[in-house]
Amino acid sequence: MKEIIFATANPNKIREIKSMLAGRYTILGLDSINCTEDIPETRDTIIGNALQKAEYIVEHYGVNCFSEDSGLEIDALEGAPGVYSARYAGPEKNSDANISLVLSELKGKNDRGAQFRTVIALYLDGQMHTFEGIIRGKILNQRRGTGGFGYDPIFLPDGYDQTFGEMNADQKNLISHRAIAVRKLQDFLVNKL
Ligand code: ITT
Repeated sequence: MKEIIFATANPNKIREIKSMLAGRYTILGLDSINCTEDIPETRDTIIGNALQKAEYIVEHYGVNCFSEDSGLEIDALEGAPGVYSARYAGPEKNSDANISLVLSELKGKNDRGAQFRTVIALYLDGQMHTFEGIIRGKILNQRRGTGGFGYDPIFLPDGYDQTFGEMNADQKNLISHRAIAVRKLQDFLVNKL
């Protein structure tokens, strides 16, 4: 099976994407190329950060790889936390604190519309490609469910009555922003085989 390095330090993302590509590709983590340093993520857009992470691996390790950047974009907060989703409430990347901050910023606001966005940047045989996935939904007034990660307990995807935090992993992985982007990546890779 063909091997591809997934440039992420987030074990939740590895688990989700590994299960989505299972049986077709062997997804290897950064440890397999002995990359232990923090990969810079300093651009101010989600696509910019995705490209930056993949470019870093290509420049320093010269291997085929893909990276992923994602975030929650809330309409009433003009797209915040967006590219800053992981560290919205501070550099500790604490999900519970991030959720509390979102809920307090949205207190009293009627517009609860939001979306998760994922951009995957794939470097394959000398060329860079990007794939995007977006899922629309609403931010609830309080947490529901303990599954998933990050903002999952307060995100209710449109057309469903369970938050991402209430869904089991298989359900979330079928419909999520990451799933949509991964399907595009998968279609592209399958056409290459
Ligand atoms: P990398 O090593 O891949 O950069 P990271 O956790 O720093 O991992 P990002 O910079 O892409 O990831 O930040 C994404 C943040 O957005 C993540 O920490 C969550 O807070 C939130 N997020 C992304 N996808 C999510 C999902 O499926 N469910 C809930 N929250 C999500």
